[in-house]
Amino acid sequence: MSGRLITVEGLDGAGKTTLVKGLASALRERGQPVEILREPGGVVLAERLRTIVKDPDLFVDARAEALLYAAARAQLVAERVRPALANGSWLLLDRFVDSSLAYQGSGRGLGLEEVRAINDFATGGLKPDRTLLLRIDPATRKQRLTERDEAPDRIEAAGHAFFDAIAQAYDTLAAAEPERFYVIDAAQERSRVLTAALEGLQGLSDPAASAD
Ligand code: Z5A
Repeated sequence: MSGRLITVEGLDGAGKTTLVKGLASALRERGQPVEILREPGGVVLAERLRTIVKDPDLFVDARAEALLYAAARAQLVAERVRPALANGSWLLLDRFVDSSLAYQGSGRGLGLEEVRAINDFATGGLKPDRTLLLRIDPATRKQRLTERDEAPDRIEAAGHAFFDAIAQAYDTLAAAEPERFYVIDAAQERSRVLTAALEGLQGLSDPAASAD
């Protein structure tokens, strides 16, 4: 594969979607072919699964939830991610396997290795070249979500302990793979977050920086 897979991770409200859009513009200005996708979603099957996993009226068992995210991911990888990478694009992906490790593995208590195993099967072991982790403090996150003023979906309706566990899991994942993760303070203003993210992508143009 000649493209690059760049994933953006963090709690809801951290600014992932905002950053992905800003990054895409900045990279395109530099002449880099870029595609944007989000999880769960990006292809018809995964968008339908997105509706199911977010539905606040549904009871979804934790194992079923992990498998639904993995199924959506398997379809996205087969239909869009691998073709984009084969095409030489830089793919900016709003969430990927680390979300399942943090939310289902840690937040739901299923275990990191158990969730990693089903995701290795789903993706064929595909790994991001770089992961930008937007780290946000609870107060700033709360303020942003309040300003957004939207009803919480099924996942967002979980309590503080769930999100504390997820934040901690992200820190653990980042510490375990410092060469892949680039951690950014998401409480900074948008332009500073973007600058930090571009710094975090330095070296990716060099083919030696990533195994093809
Ligand atoms: N989930 C899971 O459990 N397991 C998985 O494997 C996967 C996902 C893939 C997907 O929800 C849910 O699925 C998610 C995790 C779970 N649930 N939760 N919680 P989603 O796709 O609907 O949403 P999200 O991924 O959680 O992100 P989000 O809520 O859209 O937030 P965001 O993309 O990180 O933030 P944003 O929309 O860019 O910004 C939020 C607000 O802050 C907005 O008003 C911005 O204008 C503002 N903002 C952004 N950046 C800044 C800065 N720097 N300063 C000030 N204000 C800012």
